Amino acid sequence: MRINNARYVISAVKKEQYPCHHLPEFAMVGKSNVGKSSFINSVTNRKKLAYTSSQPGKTRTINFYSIDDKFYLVDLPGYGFARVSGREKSRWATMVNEYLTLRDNLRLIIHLLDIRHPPTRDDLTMYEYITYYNLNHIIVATKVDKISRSKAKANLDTIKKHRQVSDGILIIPYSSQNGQGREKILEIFQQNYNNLHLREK
Ligand SMILES: Nc1nc2c(ncn2[C@@H]2O[C@H](COP(=O)(O)OP(=O)(O)O)[C@@H](O)[C@H]2O)c(=O)[nH]1
Ligand SMILES: [Mg+2]
Repeated sequence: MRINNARYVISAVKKEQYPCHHLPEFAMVGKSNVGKSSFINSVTNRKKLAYTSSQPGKTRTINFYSIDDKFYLVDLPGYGFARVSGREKSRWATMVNEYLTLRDNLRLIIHLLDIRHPPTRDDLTMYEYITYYNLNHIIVATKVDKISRSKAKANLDTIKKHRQVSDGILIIPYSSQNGQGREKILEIFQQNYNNLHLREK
């Protein structure tokens, strides 16, 4: 798959604000600062499509991006930002839960984990949620350019163990900095796009 034209469509905090269309959506989840916005910029080859920041916890909306009018990438607000109130946390949970459980267009969840660290408690909670609702997902291990190859391999093994990824769930090491993993991601987008068409027939 090639991406020629990516555009920001809308930001939503509740389902009434989601865009109305019949295209598949691939949604990103992960902790604040894991690299969700950078991932969107890098796969679409656009430097500033999604807002990226070194200040975590800034994205508090669900952001929809249309890709070649074929599918949508959806940037969900990040979790695990320590300095937010209980109220803010429950607002986050309501928003993300509503999208993940009610959005019919959702075809694939891309769960981003920082390859440099073992999964956090919040990462594991999100994983349990994804498997509980039996949602189609892959894992993207971000910032692979920041560690050595041997450390990356060891940390991927740790992720596999934590997540009991014996059931063929894909884990893709990724770098928004140098594009490692990008081709694989585009392949997966293509597959999920094709699957949808098969289902419709
Ligand atoms: N070296 C490197 N830095 C990254 C990568 N992905 C994200 N970052 C940096 O990590 C910080 C947070 O990224 P961002 O995309 O805003 O995270 P988000 O909160 O999950 O949307 C920014 O300073 C990015 O430049 C990556 O693959 N490699
Ligand atoms: Mg972001």
